[in-house]
Amino acid sequence: MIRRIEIVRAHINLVSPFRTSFATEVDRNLLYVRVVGDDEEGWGECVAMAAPLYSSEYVDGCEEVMKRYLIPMISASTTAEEFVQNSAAIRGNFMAKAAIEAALLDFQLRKANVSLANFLGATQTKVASGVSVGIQPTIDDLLRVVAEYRADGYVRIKLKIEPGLDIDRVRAVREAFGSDMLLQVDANAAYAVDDAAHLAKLDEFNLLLIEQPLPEEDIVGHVELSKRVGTPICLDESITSYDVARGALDINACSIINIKPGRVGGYLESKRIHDLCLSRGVPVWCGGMLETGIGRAANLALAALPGFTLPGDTSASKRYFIQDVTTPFELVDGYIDVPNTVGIGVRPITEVLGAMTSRVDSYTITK
Ligand code: SMG
Ligand code: MG
Repeated sequence: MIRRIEIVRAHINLVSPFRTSFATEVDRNLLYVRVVGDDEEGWGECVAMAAPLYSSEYVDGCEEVMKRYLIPMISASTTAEEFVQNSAAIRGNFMAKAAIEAALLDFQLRKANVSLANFLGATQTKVASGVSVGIQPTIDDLLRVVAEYRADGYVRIKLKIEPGLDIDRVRAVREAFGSDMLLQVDANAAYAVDDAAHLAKLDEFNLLLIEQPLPEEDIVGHVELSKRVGTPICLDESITSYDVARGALDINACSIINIKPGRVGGYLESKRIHDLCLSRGVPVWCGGMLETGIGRAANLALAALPGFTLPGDTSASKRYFIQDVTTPFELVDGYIDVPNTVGIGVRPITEVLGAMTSRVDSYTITK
């Protein structure tokens, strides 16, 4: 029986600023959902950033929609599956929904003594990990940072790009590290269809993919771009649900999909998108939202499914945090172990989370 839901607000600094085409993140404004029962609890992490720049959601807005609309839908016996069904009436707000779904899943799987990985259908016990490299001040900085991540063992490098900090950056990395290194770029929607000829200049660098070159809503623009650029197009921001994924694939807007559970409303929807892509032979990989150990653990479980054939942004805890809220995830020979105990397999370390916490609001479940 679920007795109460807690919203835990906390703060953590990043080890270094992370610059994308839309913002520079220096810290994470965290929101965890904790489902509390009589003798079990479940945890979920909300991936929304502090400001609505990556997508329309932002963390304070997520808290608002949780307390006004989503938490009141939960009764003592609500399952993750029921929550997903009931909350479909609320439009959008995928990151808010996903955090609650994750906490409910962790709660019910712990009670059932099943790991999230097994529940989702994982076929791997460890996953190959890539790292996302923010836009650096200079090419020299970029080469130094990439060299450090290579030394850590990351099997794939993703470069954040934006207009003007793109072709030369990729060329420099290719020249320094060779043509065999798995390399891809992420524009976070910074280009327009008219940039097709410019983006086609990336074709000579044998990239795995170009991630989200155009705005989220411009799925049709990606169809045109896919015809004019040889490098495979991968969608991130645009893919907010199974239906959008199916439509985008049907019209050839992309040939690869980045699955982020927070962006699509949860792990159950993520599995549906994975299954669709697997059935169509479309490669998928697990995206990241600078999650702490709670979200990272659940993402690793998802990334262990058979369709995740490309390395994800599932890097080690120390890529972002000096001290993670859970036991840190570590990279060993380019791989990270998938948690295999019960639920998401980790819990916050009480003292660590306590020191980071600014507020805990508790909502009693009376139904
Ligand atoms: O968790 O390693 C991670 C972050 C990976 O680049 C990353 N995420 O568009 O894919 C993306 C970005 C979104 C977050 S940027 C603040
Ligand atoms: Mg992206």
